[in-house]
Amino acid sequence: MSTRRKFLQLSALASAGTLLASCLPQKSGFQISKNPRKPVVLSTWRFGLEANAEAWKILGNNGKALDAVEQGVRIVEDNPEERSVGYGGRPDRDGKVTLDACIMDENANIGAVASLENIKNPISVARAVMEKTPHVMLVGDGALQFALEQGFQSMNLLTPESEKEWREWLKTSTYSPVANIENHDTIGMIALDVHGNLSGACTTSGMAFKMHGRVGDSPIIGAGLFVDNEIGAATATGHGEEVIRTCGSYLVVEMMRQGRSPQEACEEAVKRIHHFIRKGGRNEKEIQIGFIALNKNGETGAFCLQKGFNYAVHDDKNNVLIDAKSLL
Ligand code: SD4
Repeated sequence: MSTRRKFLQLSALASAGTLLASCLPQKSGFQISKNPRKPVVLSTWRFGLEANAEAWKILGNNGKALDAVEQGVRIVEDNPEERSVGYGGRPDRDGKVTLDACIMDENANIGAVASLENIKNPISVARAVMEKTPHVMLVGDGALQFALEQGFQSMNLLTPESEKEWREWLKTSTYSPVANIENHDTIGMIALDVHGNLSGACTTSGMAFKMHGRVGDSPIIGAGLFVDNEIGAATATGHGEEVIRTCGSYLVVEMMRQGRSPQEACEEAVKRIHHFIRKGGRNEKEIQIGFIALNKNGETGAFCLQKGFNYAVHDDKNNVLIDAKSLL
């Protein structure tokens, strides 16, 4: 081979290498600790305590974060007393309970369902979408059809309590979906397992009395949930429209990549959302957003727009509920 041809081949290889390197995620700023705190799991709101306890049965036995987050949030989906997730969730304005959920693992595999009716555990349908289809999201009738094909049981998700509330709401039918800032809402859960892998899950019935067909942030990867196994994970609760607008959970993870702590990253993201709320002329007092975040070192953080958001953290010592700090 001529020297010139060899030179050209080598330069082509070198530039392909440079191109590849420049496509890889940049880790500027993020430092991996030699002694990460693991396992650890955290989830949104007070019901995060029971969800964490369930997840810990897996994490505490050297299990996988992916299994832990799925099983953890299912506890809340199953509970009809929790009126913002799964069975017993509040319906849309047409009286239909429509569920949204997504899941993401350590290899950036993702699955999601949106506007799913009659299936109690949308998180497990989301996992089936991830593992058994070439797609990442199924919605409405198609999601239901897939769930039934997979053997999920169809049932009426509208409990008498939720129906009563909806009938009461119908008397005025005021369509102003204000996120409830009390202690019940979407469950987002993120976990780091003993193997050092991160996964996350997010599941909700969405805003009460929303328009039929409305989808929030919770089933949207990057908005309601994001996991990057080299950096960390984040999940959101609150007004989905505001979280989608800012790709909220992705933003939190990218901030951590730049070297922010999980706490600082959540604060930055809430400030960005607040800026957009003002810019758009919406009333900041009627909007709640909360983020929780976890990095690869097992450090955690949370922040919200206004007071009232709490989250539960479980490590090898405790399972505790913490009030998140707020911007307003
Ligand atoms: C949604 N983010 O559907 C969900 C609901 C929620 O506080 O978390 N509300 O927009």
